[in-house]
Amino acid sequence: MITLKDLTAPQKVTWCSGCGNFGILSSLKKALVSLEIPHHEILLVSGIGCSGKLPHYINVNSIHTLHGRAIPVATGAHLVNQDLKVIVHAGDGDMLGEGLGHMLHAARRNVNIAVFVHNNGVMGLTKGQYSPLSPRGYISVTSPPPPGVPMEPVSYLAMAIASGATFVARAFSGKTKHLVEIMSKAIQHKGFAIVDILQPCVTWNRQLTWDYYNDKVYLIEDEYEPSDKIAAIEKVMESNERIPLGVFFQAEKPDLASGLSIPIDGKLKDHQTSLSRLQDIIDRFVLE
Ligand SMILES: Cc1ncc(C[n+]2csc(CCOP(=O)(O)OP(=O)(O)O)c2C)c(N)n1
Ligand code: SF4
Ligand SMILES: [Mg+2]
Repeated sequence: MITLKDLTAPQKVTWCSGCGNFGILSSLKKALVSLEIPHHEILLVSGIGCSGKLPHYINVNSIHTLHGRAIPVATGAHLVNQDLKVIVHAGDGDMLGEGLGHMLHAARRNVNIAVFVHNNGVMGLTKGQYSPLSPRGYISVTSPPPPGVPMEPVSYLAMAIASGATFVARAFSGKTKHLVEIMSKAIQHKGFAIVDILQPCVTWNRQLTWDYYNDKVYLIEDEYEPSDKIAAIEKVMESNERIPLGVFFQAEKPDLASGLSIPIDGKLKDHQTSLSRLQDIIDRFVLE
């Protein structure tokens, strides 16, 4: 079984000092160790952004793919080898700008992957443009005053619940014990799991700071029951005065792989590919 030492990667970490991504990285490592998943059964898939660099800093199999396209890559990897625990790391710009359509369809399909959204409310890597999660009025290079960002952020957890996601949660990179718990549950969940991880960007986002979150976050009450879709949507859309952390919604439902009619019994990757059959197929599409 893996240890924290096995997960240590040689690459120099280039995140800014004080960035919330550090708490996400250390929590992911702890979650993977505590779940005792064999090393070769873990696959991280990331998009482009400061968040997308996370797989460079942890020694596991990974694919650093295109901005907005981590979910299709993760879906393909999961379908060809269902022994893998496929985990996506993406920024709010990546997942909820160019990637939003993929996220909603993966939720609808209940693809058995865990998606961790690094929510810093800004496009960090590209130097501070506003993102789909920047608050109304947020001032940035692309949203100058007045009025700053002239619209509300995307209510993507509510959209994920409405679309069919079967595990929907929020955590904060400043509360790592809780974050490890939530990440572990998301990774273990069979179906589409998505976690909003509040992550201060100390370089560009001067509004959503460590103090801002420390002041507002609270753990969802013990008596909250995460099986009611409508109650879950109301909970995730609670006012910005207090920000709930925890599991909003959880359900059991057939995942994409178990509902497909093609025989992907286990591992499509082990099926023999006949090159001559492949050539026949290509030939059918070649125009004379
Ligand atoms: C297809 C494509 N579109 C746009 C970009 C430019 N780009 C790279 S990172 C990024 C924004 C990253 O913001 P976010 O996803 O929030 O990640 P963060 O850096 O904040 O972690 C953009 C727009 C790109 N590399 N590829
Ligand atoms: S720019 Fe922001 S998100 Fe990127 S590493 Fe620096 S603090 Fe973190
Ligand atoms: Mg971002």
